[in-house]
Amino acid sequence: MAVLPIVTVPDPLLKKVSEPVDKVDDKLRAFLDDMLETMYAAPGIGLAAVQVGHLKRILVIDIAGEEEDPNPMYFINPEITWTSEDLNTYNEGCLSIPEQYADIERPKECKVKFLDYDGAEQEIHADGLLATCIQHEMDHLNGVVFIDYLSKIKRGMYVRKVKKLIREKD
Ligand code: GNR
Ligand code: NI
Repeated sequence: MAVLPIVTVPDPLLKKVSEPVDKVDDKLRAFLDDMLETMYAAPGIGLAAVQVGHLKRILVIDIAGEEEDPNPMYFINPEITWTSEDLNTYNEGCLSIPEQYADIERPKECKVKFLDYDGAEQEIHADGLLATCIQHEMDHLNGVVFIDYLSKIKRGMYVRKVKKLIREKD
């Protein structure tokens, strides 16, 4: 198991569309374990493979609170099959845009079809924070980050703040 470095804006990798996975095998499962460890270490509630430099359609999510038992979820080749007309606003953050937050409106509920850790096909109906997180992560697979929904001016401000943060960290 390993904690992997996280890619941050404005890295051009974050704008790329990720490729489907063709086989759920032990090698892929070892990568899923590393993604989960990286997400917990950050800490975050979701992580897309592109955020650790792999352009593959893979997500890990765990929205369990600190007091709850861990509840890791693995999504391979996820597809959103339905979204509600009702919308919901969450103050979103992103490990690739560290320490920056913005209110983002998205469908309140969604259904998502995917392969699980064992390569079995699943479909779930998500609501609340899980639905928001799934949609945020799906965006990563399509080269989109939450600041892309903001004005060009605000997006520029966020990117500048992240660059400064990273400069000061080194
Ligand atoms: O840790 C995260 N928190 C979060 C909060 C609100 C909406 C989405 C998220 S996902 C984010 C981790 C991340 O960057 N995933 O891509
Ligand atoms: Ni993110």
